Amino acid sequence: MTSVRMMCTLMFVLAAAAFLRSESVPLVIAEPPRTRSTQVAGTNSNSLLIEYRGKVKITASSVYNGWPLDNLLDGKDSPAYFSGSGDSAARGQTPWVEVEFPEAVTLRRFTVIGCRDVSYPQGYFVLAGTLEVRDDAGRVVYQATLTGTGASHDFEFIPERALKRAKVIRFTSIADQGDVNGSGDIALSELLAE
Ligand SMILES: [Ca+2]
Repeated sequence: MTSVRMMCTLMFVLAAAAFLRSESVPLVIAEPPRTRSTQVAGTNSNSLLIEYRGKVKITASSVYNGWPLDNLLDGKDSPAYFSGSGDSAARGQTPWVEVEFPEAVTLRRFTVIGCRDVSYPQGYFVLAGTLEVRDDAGRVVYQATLTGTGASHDFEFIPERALKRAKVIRFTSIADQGDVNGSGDIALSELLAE
């Protein structure tokens, strides 16, 4: 009699375990998928700058000799791009970098990675910046100002709606550490566009 009860208990436990296992599958599937509109973390895929590699024009208010603009589009944190001596908001200038696509593109996200240069990691950060996007008719279709976040003062510009005819994207430093370093310049590590 005891062994029958034990068998029954065992069968009940196994059945319950099987039920729970079978239940766990639809529970996972039923979890709502994460949508783009709720994305907070995650990285910029950089799909646009990958697609248009070698076809975008990149310019800036100035360049420090030996720390070229190509460093902003090379997929590496270091070496960074540095502006010319004295070209910083802290020194009364309006330093900017600009990416121009050869045609109108749909822009969903633009990321500015702050200075992660291994040789000069401190004292060159942009602290606040403005992103201005123009369309293929030269009209300003987006403008936003953000404060850099994280240890390297990164900027994530995510328009509420995708910008369907973006062509020229300019990032301007409005507050920086140009008064912290001896050269009076600023540095950025990478630009990403999706
Ligand atoms: Ca880079």
